[in-house]
Amino acid sequence: MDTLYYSPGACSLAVHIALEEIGRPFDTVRVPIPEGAHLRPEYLAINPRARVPALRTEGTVITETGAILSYLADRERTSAAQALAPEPGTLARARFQEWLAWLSSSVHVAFAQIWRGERFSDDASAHGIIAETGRRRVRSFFHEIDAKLAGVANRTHALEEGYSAVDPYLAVMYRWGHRIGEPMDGYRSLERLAHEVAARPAAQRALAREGVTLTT
Ligand SMILES: N[C@@H](CCC(=O)N[C@@H](CS)C(=O)NCC(=O)O)C(=O)O
Repeated sequence: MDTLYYSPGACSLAVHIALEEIGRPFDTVRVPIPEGAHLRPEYLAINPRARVPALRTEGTVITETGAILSYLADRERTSAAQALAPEPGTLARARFQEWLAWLSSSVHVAFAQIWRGERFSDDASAHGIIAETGRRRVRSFFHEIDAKLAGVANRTHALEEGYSAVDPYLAVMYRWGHRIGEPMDGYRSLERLAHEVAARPAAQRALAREGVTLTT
């Protein structure tokens, strides 16, 4: 059985929602980052990079949100899994991968600038400016996301084709926007998407298990 290692409200929530969408039984292990659980030897044995999510599956461990989401969507092409990502080899699938890569390599990293200044400079006096730049980048990314969503015909999904695993990933970023005090009602399309994701039964189960909401 798959085991998801997650920290409440972290990017692992996107994977948690995807696992719930698929509906095949899985275990979860809570690794609360605020308590330093990701730095303990038992978790470093799972992911030496000390990050969540990690998915233990088929006797091995996969890390990186985008890789795990793609794996879950492709492993068995059941209708529930298929709904998470367009068919491999299609242009829609390239668009899906584009979103995942951009969210993890750019949007997530801008939040890390705010929360993890030490990752960007050993000089503590630089952390304030790193965080400020992170905030500016987050705002600019949210504007970009909102404009992208407004350009999608259905307007509540990242992809023209409809719901995909990109949507819960975006909902996580929306939640983080609240956490940094950004007025998220200024990003109407993203807000609508996040609320639609949160209303899905799979997301409700994952949010309840993690003990978080879209805004807390
Ligand atoms: N590139 C990785 C980043 C994973 C990551 O940074 N996860 C955060 C939680 S959202 C984490 O584990 N942080 C631990 C820390 O900052 O020390 C991915 O996309 O999965």
